[in-house]
Amino acid sequence: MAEPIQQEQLRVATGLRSLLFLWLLSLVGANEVQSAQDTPHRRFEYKYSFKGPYLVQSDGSVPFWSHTGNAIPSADQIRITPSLKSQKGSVWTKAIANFQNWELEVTFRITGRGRIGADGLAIWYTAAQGLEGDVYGAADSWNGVGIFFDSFDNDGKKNNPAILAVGNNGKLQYDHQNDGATQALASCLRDFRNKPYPVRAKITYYKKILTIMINNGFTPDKEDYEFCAKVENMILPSQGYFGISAATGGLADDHDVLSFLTFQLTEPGKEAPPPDTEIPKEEKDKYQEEFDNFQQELDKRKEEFQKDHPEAAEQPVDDMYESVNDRELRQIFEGQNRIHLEIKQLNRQLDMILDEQRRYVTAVTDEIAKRGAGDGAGTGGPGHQQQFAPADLQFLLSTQREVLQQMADMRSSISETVRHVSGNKHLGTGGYESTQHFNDIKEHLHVVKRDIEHLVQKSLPHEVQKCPEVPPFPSCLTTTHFFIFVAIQTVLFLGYIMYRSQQEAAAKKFF
Ligand SMILES: [Ca+2]
Ligand SMILES: [Ca+2]
Repeated sequence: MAEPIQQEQLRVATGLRSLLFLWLLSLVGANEVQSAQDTPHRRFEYKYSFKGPYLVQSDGSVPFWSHTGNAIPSADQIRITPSLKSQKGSVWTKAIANFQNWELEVTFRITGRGRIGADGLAIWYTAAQGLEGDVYGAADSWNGVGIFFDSFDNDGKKNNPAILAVGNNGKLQYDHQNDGATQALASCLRDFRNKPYPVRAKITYYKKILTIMINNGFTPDKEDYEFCAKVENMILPSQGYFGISAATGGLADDHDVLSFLTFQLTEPGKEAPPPDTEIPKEEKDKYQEEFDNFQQELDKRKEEFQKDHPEAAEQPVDDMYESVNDRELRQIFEGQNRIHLEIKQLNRQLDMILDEQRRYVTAVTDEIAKRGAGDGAGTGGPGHQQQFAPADLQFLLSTQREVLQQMADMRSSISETVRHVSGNKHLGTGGYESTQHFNDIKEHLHVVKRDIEHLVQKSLPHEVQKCPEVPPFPSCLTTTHFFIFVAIQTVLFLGYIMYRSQQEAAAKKFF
């Protein structure tokens, strides 16, 4: 019974707590509640976005985007300009967007070898595609807004690199020489060149407010945005193209865009945008064809690989890798094999040396025998020197040389073996253990030796403290004296016995 009551109490408590929370929220202020509910609905718009890793199609184009100038699309990025002098490039959406509110997330890298780079990068929302022009590679007199990442300090006021938002109604000419100082609606100073991680810009146009947030690329954290600039009451064309462009001048940076993601924002309470209409038939066919080609290419490559590597298909993956134990065993085995071979070779060389020695000894003995025979024949001292034929001497010398050579070979072979063994020490611990063992024995022997020495030293003074000498036997004690002494003792003993028996008899009388 207790449990349901407790649960009931818990439910009531939770309900009260949530009521209290709502009441507190209402106290905090209606405005804040409103802003918490104000989070717009956000929908990714794939037709106005690009992103790696399969950014480019086989014909070099980017789906839904057109690129011009020096822009080079590749699999994982679009290089708007390479770091060469006076380059211009831009990328524009093919379709026109009619979003009332939107948000862009653009990831890019601006890199150059110099401390200063040029000219910069621009993100656009304009009524028309600005494919060619002088404003960061795009058309001047635009109708819409450009967010400029201006690397180069044209006016020399030491206020670059800077990020600025510049609006235009299609009539203004951009003031490049003054870095658009009088035309910028908002700006902030940020260094966006040569950063360890890509720089990210989040540009939001919501309820006529344009906000620029920057992730400066110092950390890998993608959400590490900081506020840069804000333009209120910004009126933009109701329909427009998104684009990104860049230019270089005398100085040149690589301007690489890794991704351009567009989201449509819908105010809460308003109807969410209808799902995209079908993409045009020709585009659909084109993508289908692209996909089929890719699939066919993949199958072809697979077949080729299997043809070239028939063993790869049969061999299970597990067998292709050896475990740590297997590798260790294999290494030990190989090491032992090498040692075994070395020992075999040494054996062979020793046999050869022995052979040589035998031949040498035989030759010398023969010579001695000859000399002995010569002496016996009485040919005299000078005579037997002539008995060494030059051929014999030559033979002896060559034999000596051979022996020396063999010894040298053997020496190198032994050192080689020693090297191998020490090299394999870490594999097989046998050698190390036996060395350790010998060392232990050595130590034990030392201890035993020390103990014995100690004992010997201790026993030396003991010998000095000899037992007292037995006094010399008195010379006066003769055999006669001895017998008299024994007789007196016997008499005394008998007397004592008699006295005792009398005493006992006397004692018995009293009972
Ligand atoms: Ca500039
Ligand atoms: Ca400047």
